[in-house]
Amino acid sequence: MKRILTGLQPTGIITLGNYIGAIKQMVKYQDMYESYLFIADLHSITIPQDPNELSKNIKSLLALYLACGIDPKKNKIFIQSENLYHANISWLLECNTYYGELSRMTQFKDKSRKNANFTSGLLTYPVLMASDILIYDVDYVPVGIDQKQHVELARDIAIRFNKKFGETFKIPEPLISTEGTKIMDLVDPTKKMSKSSDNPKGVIRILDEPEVIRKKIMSATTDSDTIIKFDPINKPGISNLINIYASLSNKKIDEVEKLFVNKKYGELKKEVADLVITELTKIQSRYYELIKSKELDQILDDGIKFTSEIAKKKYELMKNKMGLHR
Ligand code: ATP
Ligand code: LTN
Repeated sequence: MKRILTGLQPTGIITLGNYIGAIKQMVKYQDMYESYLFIADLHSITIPQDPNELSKNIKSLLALYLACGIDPKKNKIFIQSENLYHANISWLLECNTYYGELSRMTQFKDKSRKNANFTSGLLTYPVLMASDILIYDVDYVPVGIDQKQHVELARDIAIRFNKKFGETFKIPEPLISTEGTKIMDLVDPTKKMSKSSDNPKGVIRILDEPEVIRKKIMSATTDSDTIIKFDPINKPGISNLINIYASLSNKKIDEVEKLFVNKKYGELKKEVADLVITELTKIQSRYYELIKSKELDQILDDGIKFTSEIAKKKYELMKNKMGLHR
């Protein structure tokens, strides 16, 4: 069975976009691949985090993964910072990565432009990500298109290391899903729905109350036309609602268009709201059960035990190849 690995940063309550674009995909993949899923807490501190919020978000993200259908029997689930080898291996890889490569990363350029006082962790972020990936000799890395460049860098680092020190890493490939595509902001449907958005009206959070969800969807930006048609360029708001409906009902875009032919925008919004509320209230009731259960610690303990053994072997192998031994 091919192996996959992915991580999500615990930087706030996940959105409908994260659910459709990332978590739902992992739920599907868990039956097709040997799956590794982790909480990328070390990545989240490349941007300043409030310590109390961060520790709450870590636990909450795990409970949300499970509430969304991630099966702990089918996934190795762990917290990145608990596996001490990730940061150690990252250092060995950093010493085989060029400053030029890192400074050319699009995400680094964007984020460092936003805050001139950025840390060196923001620059070396992709090397830690390479470490996460290369430790487990994975075949595929499911990510959004924004992370593809980082997976490509992980490949370059692995190829270089193998050439210099001998066969050590499997060369991974990004796995970019075309389904579920990008869910857009409800207020500004030309930009993606994002955890860190500053307008809460445009973003549906997985734990939003049903009335809040309904209100946000009913007041979503549309257009002055009356036709329900998928056309992201000219009708981004309506297309986004169609996309959400299609993703949650497992229907194709043209099937959804047919369903709403001759119907009013208000009816589409109402049906989308019903669908989102049904899906999210199921997740929420599981979440509130899970967050107080002891099961979470057991899952993390099992995950860290399993993954630490693999990571330790890779670390020893790398150290030996690099001459870091007595
Ligand atoms: P931030 O605002 O902190 O950058 P984010 O909400 O954009 O967070 P990430 O943590 O960068 O999300 O991404 C986690 C995963 O969710 C990635 O695989 C990403 O591609 C996916 N994802 C994020 N937003 C969306 C969206 N609007 N539609 C579909 N997939 C998304
Ligand atoms: N950078 C990713 C999270 C992440 C990741 C990884 C994803 C960290 N390490 C390894 C895949 C594989 C993000 O921000 N979405």
